[in-house]
Amino acid sequence: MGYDTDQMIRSCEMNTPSLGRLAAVAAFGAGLGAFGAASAATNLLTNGGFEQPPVTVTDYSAGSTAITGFTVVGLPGGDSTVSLVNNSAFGGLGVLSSEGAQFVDLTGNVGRGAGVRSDNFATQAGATYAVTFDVGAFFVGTTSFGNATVELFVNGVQAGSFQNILSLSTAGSDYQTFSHSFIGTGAATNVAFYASQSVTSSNLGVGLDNVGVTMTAPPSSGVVPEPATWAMMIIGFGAAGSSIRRRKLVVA
Ligand SMILES: [Ca+2]
Ligand SMILES: [Ca+2]
Repeated sequence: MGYDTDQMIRSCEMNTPSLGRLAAVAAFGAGLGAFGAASAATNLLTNGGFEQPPVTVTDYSAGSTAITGFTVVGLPGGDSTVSLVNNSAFGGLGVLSSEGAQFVDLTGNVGRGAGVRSDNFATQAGATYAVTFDVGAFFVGTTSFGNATVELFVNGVQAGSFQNILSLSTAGSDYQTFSHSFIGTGAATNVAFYASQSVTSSNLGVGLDNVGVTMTAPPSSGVVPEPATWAMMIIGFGAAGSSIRRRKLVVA
């Protein structure tokens, strides 16, 4: 995040939340986590919440694989440094993750065009997948950092541009969840998220957190039931038939 360090430290000192409030938030989060684990579809991404490695705030440049499950990348002609940010760094100024304790600021220190690309994950050609992610726009202390736009790429091809209009006028983090559906084209897929190079997107803070990819539908054609499935279906049809015959006998 790009701002004056001394001012940040002073503001942090003034605005540090009480420990009691933090504990309440943590307990609430833990409850949600347990619920989510029981009901959520399998996330094909590793570390989509950017909780690893634990940091306070650390910058990583293009080519770095220090963020578990991701490689830092940059669009041609753009910035190529991102920041991994913990709530402990600028939380007192309102800069927080949407999930867990950490998020990625795609603008790094200052700039547009840097991003993170996921490691390849296993996919099936023809299956449908949903990628979901939270885009953060920030009002930091007394300063608006403006709107935040993320460019999504699937296997290196641009798949969409997603803008979160900053809706805050006081210190805080405004996250908007976006979802994009795509069809698998092969056995391996990656997704990448960049700070937009559009001047309508902030060059000071574009948050990314809570990234997930799930399969939402299997391949739509060429699906043949397994032999065991056929056997179950035949047994089922037979049972239905004998049941119908029995009812007819009773009626007669
Ligand atoms: Ca997170
Ligand atoms: Ca918004």
